[in-house]
Amino acid sequence: MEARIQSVKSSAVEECSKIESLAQLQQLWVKYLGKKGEVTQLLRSMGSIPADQRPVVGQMVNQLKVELEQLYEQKEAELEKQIQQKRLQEEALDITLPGRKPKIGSLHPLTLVLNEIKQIFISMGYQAVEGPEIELDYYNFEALNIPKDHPARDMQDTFYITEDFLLRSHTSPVQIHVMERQDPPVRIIVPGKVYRADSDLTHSPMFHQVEGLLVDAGITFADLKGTLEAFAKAMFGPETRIRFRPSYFPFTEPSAEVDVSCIICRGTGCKVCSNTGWLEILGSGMVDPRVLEKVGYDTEKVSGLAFGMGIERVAMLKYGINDIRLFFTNDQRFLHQFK
Ligand code: 2U9
Repeated sequence: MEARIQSVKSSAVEECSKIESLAQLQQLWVKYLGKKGEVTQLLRSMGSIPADQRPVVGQMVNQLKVELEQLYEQKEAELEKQIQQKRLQEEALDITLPGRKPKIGSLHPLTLVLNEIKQIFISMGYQAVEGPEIELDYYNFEALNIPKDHPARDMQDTFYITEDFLLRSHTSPVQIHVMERQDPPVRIIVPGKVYRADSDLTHSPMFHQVEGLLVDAGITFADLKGTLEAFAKAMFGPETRIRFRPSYFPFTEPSAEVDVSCIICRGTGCKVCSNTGWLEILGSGMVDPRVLEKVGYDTEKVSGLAFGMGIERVAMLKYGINDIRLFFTNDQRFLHQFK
């Protein structure tokens, strides 16, 4: 019996020393200490031992059981430590590595140009106002002196949603809304998205405009000239000159296109200004009295000036951009140049 106990012990110790995983250790437990394990069987066979030897042998088997349990626990602790260390090694972080710099974003070139335009007019006492991009035909056309059969409706191809609703083709409907709820004086600029069925290198079906409106007593064409000259000098530099060319818009009378001396060659002639020395930047005019009458203003007492410009056009000239789609395709290499 003693020999059997010794042999069980030494084979358990031997097998235990070769164990490499918790699963194998569990199997060893079953083999020696489990219900049908070697030690349990030794305890069961105690009956067949002469009574006088039983206390001594019994103690030896119990001793074996305690030793094997300790062996198990030691091995378990050792394996768990190994697993832990392996994990720590595998998941090690080098905290001395320099961090990755987050890329700082930049304002969109159209935002930069719009901010500049806004700032100039705000410093002249104008307020910036925004309004809806979906409009009634009335506010986009009728109220601006463009009735249903008017040829000016063909000047811009418009995106209609229903017969009455459309995507605004200019920001002018916002000025009508403001005048409907406010008496003169009105001094506002209206930036925003506008929509026209037009697409090539310099035209996008969605683009941005800033329009301006000043209505007060005694406003004349001289105010229009002075305002736009001050704007051009603030925007493009103090040596900038402007010139007015007669034009036509249904909502202004008289109307004029406004050219600015070329911001690239300063007027001597270059590729950008097609050797004319001038760039067409703005449309403008005195608000047609019919438009003021429609919102209930007394045209004996007040008159108005108005102007409009495309923000993409100004940004393209300012930054030398030759394809309008660059503004809307979100190419980071393009956008990161404007800081
Ligand atoms: C009201 C009365 C008058 C706004 C004006 C223009 C002239 C003009 C164009 C410039 C380039 C549009 O982006 S563009 O294609 N705009 O030429 N806009 S006067 O006149 C108004 C607006 C509202 C009530």
